[in-house]
Amino acid sequence: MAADVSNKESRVQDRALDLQPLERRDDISPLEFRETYFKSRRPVVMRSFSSSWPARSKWTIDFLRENYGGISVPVYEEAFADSGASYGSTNEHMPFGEYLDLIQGGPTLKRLFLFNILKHAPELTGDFDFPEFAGKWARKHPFMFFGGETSYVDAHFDADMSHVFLTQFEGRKRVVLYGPEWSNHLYRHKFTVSHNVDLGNPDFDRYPRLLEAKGYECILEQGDTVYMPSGYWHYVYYETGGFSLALRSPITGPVGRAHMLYRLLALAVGDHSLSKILGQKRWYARKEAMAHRKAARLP
Ligand SMILES: O=C(O)CCC(=O)C(=O)O
Repeated sequence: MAADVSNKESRVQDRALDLQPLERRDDISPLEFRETYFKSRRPVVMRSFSSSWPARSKWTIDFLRENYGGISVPVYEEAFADSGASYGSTNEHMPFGEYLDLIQGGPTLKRLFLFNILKHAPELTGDFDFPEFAGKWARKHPFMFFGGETSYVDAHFDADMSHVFLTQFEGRKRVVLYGPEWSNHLYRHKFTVSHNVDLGNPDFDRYPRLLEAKGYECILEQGDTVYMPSGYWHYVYYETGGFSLALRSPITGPVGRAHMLYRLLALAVGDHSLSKILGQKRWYARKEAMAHRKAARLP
């Protein structure tokens, strides 16, 4: 009997996400990146992507505080996946410098995201280069992401279906990636780009098909850039306070563009209207139930 219990316990403890270390390339030419990774939508961590940027050594928390500490910034506490709250809503604003003190001071869940520093500091444009295929919109919207130690970003993929290049400046974070082919195993909520699973502490009893999904993980440190191809799910955990810059290359071609349009409409029209009609909680529960039914039907 005792043996039976301990076997069961070890089986439970053995369960973990099936993640392999993401390939890391210290030196990769733009040509090799395009041919080997970008064209086949293969994620990779690169150090050379930002090696010529003045920002790489110039952009630190201290530099940002000294020069831009007075800007008022929106600060967010909740991860958005399981809150049922609408993404991007916050009531809290504080001076940028105060927020930077907070994330330097120790653990906090407070995050600042999709922060376009160029709106406040256009003079920083020359400090970094956009990826080769960045379009007009992407060139105007370099987004910065900040978080304190222990803060996290629930897994999602970007609704505009862009390819994302996320470069770390200060601090260290863990990034988990899954390709779009695993969306049903990840229990994606209909019309959305997210789910209710906590990849930082997955509940395999509730989400058993998660065990079959094959993903990647990497640790990003100062100077590292992770290439996240279009449609890739990403979960981010801040092991220390820090920040990064996300640059994007829009999806191209008629099929890609149609997919982007569908995703944006599904989110803005489908998800939001059903949330209004049924009420946020009921619609959330339905999405969750549908995700379970879909996962149960997987071969
Ligand atoms: O690093 C982060 O805080 C989140 C990054 C992210 O979600 C993105 O670049 O789309």
